[in-house]
Amino acid sequence: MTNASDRYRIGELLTAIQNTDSIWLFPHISPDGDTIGSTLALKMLLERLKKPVIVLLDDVPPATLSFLPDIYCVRRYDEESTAPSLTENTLIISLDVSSADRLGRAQKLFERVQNSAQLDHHPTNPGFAHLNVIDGEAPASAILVYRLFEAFGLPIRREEAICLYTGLATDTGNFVYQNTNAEAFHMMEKLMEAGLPIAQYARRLFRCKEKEHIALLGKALPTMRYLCGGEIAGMHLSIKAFRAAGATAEHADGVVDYAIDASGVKMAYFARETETGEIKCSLRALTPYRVDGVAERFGGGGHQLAAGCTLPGPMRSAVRKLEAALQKEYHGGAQQ
Ligand SMILES: [Mn+2]
Repeated sequence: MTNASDRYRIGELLTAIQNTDSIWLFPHISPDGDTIGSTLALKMLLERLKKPVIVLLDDVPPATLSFLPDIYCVRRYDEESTAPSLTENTLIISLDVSSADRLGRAQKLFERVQNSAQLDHHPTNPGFAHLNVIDGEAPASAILVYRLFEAFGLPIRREEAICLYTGLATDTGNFVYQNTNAEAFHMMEKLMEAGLPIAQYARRLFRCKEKEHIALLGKALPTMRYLCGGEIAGMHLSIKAFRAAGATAEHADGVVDYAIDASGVKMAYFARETETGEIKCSLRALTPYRVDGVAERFGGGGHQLAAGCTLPGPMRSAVRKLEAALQKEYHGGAQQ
């Protein structure tokens, strides 16, 4: 059985860090700004404590985070080449990893070793490490790393501030999501005092778009369709459109926002054809509407307000099925 204190053992983590002579840090696969920002900030903290530390990931950081200080320190995890350097005293720590399978191939390492810890803020985290520091109320894992700086009495420096800001700003949607709280702004006060160049980094994180993304958007917007009196909106893109824009799947991130952000829209989708001819769909909703059930009906999943699923092609039939399911959910939701 676990209780709240078993899930938040920050005092024991401080001791474990002090007592170890080598630390390996693990962000999650399909990495985002919070997992990478938190990991790099913790790496910097540990270096100030003179602890040998490496960062390992069974994936590669997205190009959009290449501006982060020390991003080049993130090494590709590879069992054969890293395992020999693991000692009995090595402490392994995951950051922002909501479940062990989000470690990729490093999951096996966490199952095997005795000294594992984690910092995370997902309420659904099962507590897979030996030493868990999980706060489901925290808006980002970066906040937990910030609490470690406070606990060690280390004033935050500029590079650390950039990493912590990236984590917090990413997970709060630039301080507009529901999870944005007072502690987020307490931490921001410290980051600003540390010399965080906020305008420069806010621009990189939230305003700069790749030209391929703009080109895709130009092809997606003319496909916008409204249903149910303008309360459902959707867009789609064929693989041909991706090729013409010179774009890949990662350039499509954020396209769905233009559908859900249209005034009056309550539910939205963006459907894109993949190289293999399947149709990947991103779904969004505004409270009290929800799209998780629609995603699940097609074998996908996600959250109430943001979910995804994959349908067989061609596009025309996939869109027809998806729109029918969204309309059904819309009418069901309206009755409540
Ligand atoms: Mn996070």
